[in-house]
Amino acid sequence: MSRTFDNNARTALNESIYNQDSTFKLKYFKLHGMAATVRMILATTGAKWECVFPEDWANKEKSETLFGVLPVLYETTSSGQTIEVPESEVIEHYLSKKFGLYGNDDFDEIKVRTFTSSIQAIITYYFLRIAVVRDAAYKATMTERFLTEALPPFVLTHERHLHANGSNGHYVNDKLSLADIKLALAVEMIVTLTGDRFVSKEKTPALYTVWEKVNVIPSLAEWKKTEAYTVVAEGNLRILGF
Ligand SMILES: N[C@@H](CCC(=O)N[C@@H](CS)C(=O)NCC(=O)O)C(=O)O
Repeated sequence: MSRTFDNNARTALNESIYNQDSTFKLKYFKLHGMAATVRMILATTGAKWECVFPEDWANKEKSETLFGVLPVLYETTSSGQTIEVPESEVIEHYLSKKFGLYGNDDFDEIKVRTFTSSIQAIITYYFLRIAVVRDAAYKATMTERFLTEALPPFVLTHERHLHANGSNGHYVNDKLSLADIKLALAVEMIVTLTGDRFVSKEKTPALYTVWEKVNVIPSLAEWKKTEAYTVVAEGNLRILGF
Protein backbone atom coordinates (compact mmCIF):
# COMPACT_ATOMS: atom_id res chain seq x y z
CA MET A 1 0.00 0.00 0.00
CA SER A 2 1.74 3.13 -1.13
CA ARG A 3 -0.89 5.68 -2.03
CA THR A 4 -1.48 9.06 -0.44
CA PHE A 5 -4.11 11.71 -1.16
CA ASP A 6 -4.03 13.17 -4.66
CA ASN A 7 -3.98 16.92 -4.11
CA ASN A 8 -5.12 17.47 -7.70
CA ALA A 9 -8.56 16.39 -6.45
CA ARG A 10 -8.77 19.56 -4.32
CA THR A 11 -10.41 21.67 -7.04
CA ALA A 12 -12.88 18.97 -8.03
CA LEU A 13 -13.98 18.45 -4.43
CA ASN A 14 -14.19 22.13 -3.53
CA GLU A 15 -16.19 22.87 -6.68
CA SER A 16 -18.63 20.00 -6.36
CA ILE A 17 -19.23 19.66 -2.62
CA TYR A 18 -22.82 20.92 -2.93
CA ASN A 19 -23.54 19.52 -6.42
CA GLN A 20 -25.97 16.64 -6.38
CA ASP A 21 -25.78 15.70 -10.05
CA SER A 22 -22.65 13.53 -9.76
CA THR A 23 -22.69 9.75 -10.15
CA PHE A 24 -21.34 7.55 -7.35
CA LYS A 25 -19.88 4.10 -6.88
CA LEU A 26 -19.75 2.78 -3.35
CA LYS A 27 -17.34 -0.09 -2.93
CA TYR A 28 -17.75 -2.44 0.05
CA PHE A 29 -18.13 -6.12 0.83
CA LYS A 30 -21.33 -8.19 0.54
CA LEU A 31 -22.81 -7.16 3.90
CA HIS A 32 -24.30 -4.01 5.47
CA GLY A 33 -21.46 -3.57 8.00
CA MET A 34 -19.68 -0.25 7.84
CA ALA A 35 -21.33 0.78 4.57
CA ALA A 36 -24.92 0.51 5.81
CA THR A 37 -25.50 4.21 6.46
CA VAL A 38 -23.68 5.36 3.33
CA ARG A 39 -25.77 3.05 1.15
CA MET A 40 -28.92 4.28 2.92
CA ILE A 41 -27.96 7.91 2.27
CA LEU A 42 -27.41 7.23 -1.42
CA ALA A 43 -30.66 5.25 -1.64
CA THR A 44 -32.88 7.68 0.30
CA THR A 45 -31.64 10.84 -1.42
CA GLY A 46 -32.26 9.38 -4.87
CA ALA A 47 -28.61 9.84 -5.88
CA LYS A 48 -27.36 8.23 -9.09
CA TRP A 49 -25.31 5.46 -7.56
CA GLU A 50 -24.14 1.91 -7.88
CA CYS A 51 -23.21 -0.63 -5.27
CA VAL A 52 -19.93 -2.30 -6.27
CA PHE A 53 -18.18 -5.26 -4.64
CA PRO A 54 -14.43 -5.95 -4.70
CA GLU A 55 -13.37 -8.60 -7.22
CA ASP A 56 -9.84 -9.31 -6.03
CA TRP A 57 -9.62 -7.50 -2.71
CA ALA A 58 -6.59 -9.13 -1.09
CA ASN A 59 -4.31 -9.28 -4.12
CA LYS A 60 -5.21 -6.11 -5.94
CA GLU A 61 -7.82 -3.65 -4.70
CA LYS A 62 -6.68 -3.43 -1.08
CA SER A 63 -3.35 -1.91 -2.09
CA GLU A 64 -5.11 0.53 -4.43
CA THR A 65 -7.07 2.16 -1.60
CA LEU A 66 -5.78 4.95 0.62
CA PHE A 67 -6.12 3.02 3.90
CA GLY A 68 -6.33 -0.63 2.84
CA VAL A 69 -9.96 -0.90 3.97
CA LEU A 70 -13.48 -0.42 2.61
CA PRO A 71 -15.89 1.36 2.20
CA VAL A 72 -14.62 3.86 -0.36
CA LEU A 73 -16.85 6.29 -2.27
CA TYR A 74 -15.93 7.09 -5.88
CA GLU A 75 -17.67 10.15 -7.30
CA THR A 76 -17.70 11.32 -10.92
CA THR A 77 -18.80 14.94 -11.16
CA SER A 78 -20.99 16.25 -14.00
CA SER A 79 -17.84 17.79 -15.53
CA GLY A 80 -16.10 14.39 -15.51
CA GLN A 81 -13.74 14.90 -12.58
CA THR A 82 -13.28 12.09 -10.08
CA ILE A 83 -13.25 12.27 -6.30
CA GLU A 84 -12.39 9.46 -3.90
CA VAL A 85 -13.59 9.56 -0.28
CA PRO A 86 -12.51 6.83 2.18
CA GLU A 87 -13.60 6.11 5.79
CA SER A 88 -17.27 5.42 6.57
CA GLU A 89 -17.86 8.37 8.90
CA VAL A 90 -16.20 10.81 6.50
CA ILE A 91 -18.27 9.55 3.56
CA GLU A 92 -21.44 9.95 5.65
CA HIS A 93 -20.41 13.52 6.53
CA TYR A 94 -19.48 14.40 2.94
CA LEU A 95 -22.76 13.10 1.52
CA SER A 96 -24.78 14.70 4.33
CA LYS A 97 -23.36 18.12 3.42
CA LYS A 98 -23.96 17.49 -0.27
CA PHE A 99 -27.56 16.27 0.12
CA GLY A 100 -28.64 18.66 2.88
CA LEU A 101 -29.01 16.08 5.65
CA TYR A 102 -27.85 18.40 8.47
CA GLY A 103 -31.02 20.48 8.88
CA ASN A 104 -31.27 24.20 8.21
CA ASP A 105 -28.41 25.80 10.12
CA ASP A 106 -25.34 25.18 12.30
CA PHE A 107 -27.48 24.54 15.39
CA ASP A 108 -29.43 21.85 13.52
CA GLU A 109 -26.14 20.36 12.33
CA ILE A 110 -24.88 20.01 15.90
CA LYS A 111 -28.17 18.36 16.90
CA VAL A 112 -28.16 15.99 13.94
CA ARG A 113 -24.53 15.03 14.51
CA THR A 114 -25.17 14.51 18.23
CA PHE A 115 -28.15 12.21 17.63
CA THR A 116 -26.22 10.40 14.91
CA SER A 117 -23.24 9.82 17.20
CA SER A 118 -25.47 8.43 19.94
CA ILE A 119 -27.24 6.09 17.48
CA GLN A 120 -23.91 4.93 16.04
CA ALA A 121 -22.76 4.07 19.57
CA ILE A 122 -25.60 1.57 20.07
CA ILE A 123 -24.98 0.03 16.64
CA THR A 124 -21.24 -0.24 17.36
CA TYR A 125 -21.97 -1.76 20.79
CA TYR A 126 -23.86 -4.63 19.19
CA PHE A 127 -21.48 -4.91 16.24
CA LEU A 128 -18.18 -5.04 18.15
CA ARG A 129 -19.14 -6.56 21.53
CA ILE A 130 -21.66 -9.14 20.32
CA ALA A 131 -22.01 -9.76 16.56
CA VAL A 132 -18.35 -10.45 15.79
CA VAL A 133 -17.52 -12.11 19.14
CA ARG A 134 -16.74 -15.86 19.00
CA ASP A 135 -16.32 -16.57 22.73
CA ALA A 136 -19.80 -17.86 23.73
CA ALA A 137 -19.56 -16.89 27.42
CA TYR A 138 -18.42 -13.33 26.67
CA LYS A 139 -21.09 -13.01 23.99
CA ALA A 140 -23.81 -14.10 26.47
CA THR A 141 -22.62 -11.63 29.13
CA MET A 142 -22.48 -8.76 26.65
CA THR A 143 -25.88 -9.66 25.19
CA GLU A 144 -27.40 -9.51 28.67
CA ARG A 145 -25.78 -6.11 29.28
CA PHE A 146 -26.90 -4.86 25.88
CA LEU A 147 -30.50 -5.80 26.65
CA THR A 148 -30.58 -4.52 30.24
CA GLU A 149 -28.08 -1.62 30.40
CA ALA A 150 -27.60 -0.24 26.88
CA LEU A 151 -30.87 -0.56 24.97
CA PRO A 152 -33.47 0.65 27.53
CA PRO A 153 -31.85 4.08 28.16
CA PHE A 154 -31.10 4.46 24.44
CA VAL A 155 -34.73 3.92 23.51
CA LEU A 156 -36.03 6.20 26.28
CA THR A 157 -33.60 9.03 25.46
CA HIS A 158 -34.28 9.03 21.73
CA GLU A 159 -38.04 8.77 22.20
CA ARG A 160 -37.79 11.90 24.39
CA HIS A 161 -35.82 13.89 21.81
CA LEU A 162 -38.12 12.85 18.98
CA HIS A 163 -41.16 13.74 21.09
CA ALA A 164 -39.65 17.21 21.62
CA ASN A 165 -39.66 17.66 17.83
CA GLY A 166 -43.35 16.76 17.66
CA SER A 167 -43.04 12.99 16.98
CA ASN A 168 -43.25 13.86 13.30
CA GLY A 169 -40.83 11.21 12.03
CA HIS A 170 -37.79 13.51 12.11
CA TYR A 171 -35.13 14.57 14.60
CA VAL A 172 -35.00 18.17 13.34
CA ASN A 173 -37.67 20.30 11.69
CA ASP A 174 -39.88 18.37 9.30
CA LYS A 175 -37.11 17.15 7.09
CA LEU A 176 -35.01 14.01 6.51
CA SER A 177 -31.61 14.11 8.22
CA LEU A 178 -28.63 11.82 8.72
CA ALA A 179 -29.96 11.02 12.22
CA ASP A 180 -33.29 9.78 10.79
CA ILE A 181 -31.43 7.51 8.38
CA LYS A 182 -29.12 6.14 11.07
CA LEU A 183 -32.06 5.57 13.44
CA ALA A 184 -33.92 3.60 10.76
CA LEU A 185 -30.93 1.26 10.60
CA ALA A 186 -30.75 0.96 14.38
CA VAL A 187 -34.48 0.22 14.67
CA GLU A 188 -34.18 -2.42 11.94
CA MET A 189 -31.38 -4.02 13.96
CA ILE A 190 -33.24 -3.79 17.30
CA VAL A 191 -36.52 -5.17 15.92
CA THR A 192 -34.74 -8.02 14.11
CA LEU A 193 -32.91 -8.96 17.32
CA THR A 194 -35.63 -8.37 19.93
CA GLY A 195 -39.01 -8.23 18.16
CA ASP A 196 -41.35 -5.73 19.86
CA ARG A 197 -39.71 -6.00 23.31
CA PHE A 198 -38.16 -2.50 23.13
CA VAL A 199 -39.44 -0.78 19.99
CA SER A 200 -43.00 -0.91 18.68
CA LYS A 201 -45.73 1.43 17.45
CA GLU A 202 -47.33 1.32 20.94
CA LYS A 203 -44.20 1.47 23.15
CA THR A 204 -42.09 3.95 21.17
CA PRO A 205 -44.39 5.77 18.72
CA ALA A 206 -41.87 8.50 17.91
CA LEU A 207 -39.02 6.11 17.07
CA TYR A 208 -41.39 3.93 15.13
CA THR A 209 -42.62 6.84 13.03
CA VAL A 210 -39.06 7.70 11.94
CA TRP A 211 -38.54 4.10 10.84
CA GLU A 212 -41.84 4.08 8.94
CA LYS A 213 -41.16 7.42 7.23
CA VAL A 214 -37.69 6.41 6.07
CA ASN A 215 -38.91 3.06 4.78
CA VAL A 216 -41.58 4.55 2.50
CA ILE A 217 -39.11 6.75 0.60
CA PRO A 218 -39.65 5.49 -2.98
CA SER A 219 -35.96 5.45 -4.03
CA LEU A 220 -35.11 3.38 -0.92
CA ALA A 221 -37.89 0.92 -1.69
CA GLU A 222 -36.45 0.63 -5.24
CA TRP A 223 -32.91 -0.08 -3.89
CA LYS A 224 -34.31 -2.78 -1.63
CA LYS A 225 -35.71 -4.56 -4.69
CA THR A 226 -32.31 -4.77 -6.42
CA GLU A 227 -30.17 -7.89 -6.70
CA ALA A 228 -27.27 -6.06 -5.02
CA TYR A 229 -29.43 -5.37 -1.95
CA THR A 230 -30.49 -9.02 -1.74
CA VAL A 231 -26.84 -10.13 -1.88
CA VAL A 232 -25.89 -7.63 0.85
CA ALA A 233 -28.84 -8.54 3.13
CA GLU A 234 -28.15 -12.29 2.80
CA GLY A 235 -24.45 -11.77 3.54
CA ASN A 236 -25.27 -9.69 6.59
CA LEU A 237 -27.63 -12.30 8.01
CA ARG A 238 -25.08 -15.06 7.44
CA ILE A 239 -22.12 -13.16 8.89
CA LEU A 240 -23.63 -10.85 11.53
CA GLY A 241 -26.95 -12.48 12.38
CA PHE A 242 -29.40 -9.70 11.52
N1 LIG B 1 -12.09 3.09 9.82
C1 LIG B 1 -12.62 2.41 8.68
C2 LIG B 1 -12.68 0.94 8.98
C3 LIG B 1 -13.13 0.15 7.80
C4 LIG B 1 -12.93 -1.35 8.01
O1 LIG B 1 -12.48 -1.82 9.08
N2 LIG B 1 -13.23 -2.10 6.96
C5 LIG B 1 -13.07 -3.53 7.01
C6 LIG B 1 -14.39 -4.21 6.79
S1 LIG B 1 -15.58 -3.81 8.03
C7 LIG B 1 -12.14 -3.95 5.88
O2 LIG B 1 -12.03 -3.29 4.87
N3 LIG B 1 -11.49 -5.10 6.03
C8 LIG B 1 -10.66 -5.69 5.01
C9 LIG B 1 -9.20 -5.64 5.28
O3 LIG B 1 -8.79 -5.13 6.33
O4 LIG B 1 -8.46 -6.12 4.42
C10 LIG B 1 -14.00 2.99 8.32
O5 LIG B 1 -14.72 3.47 9.22
O6 LIG B 1 -14.35 3.01 7.14
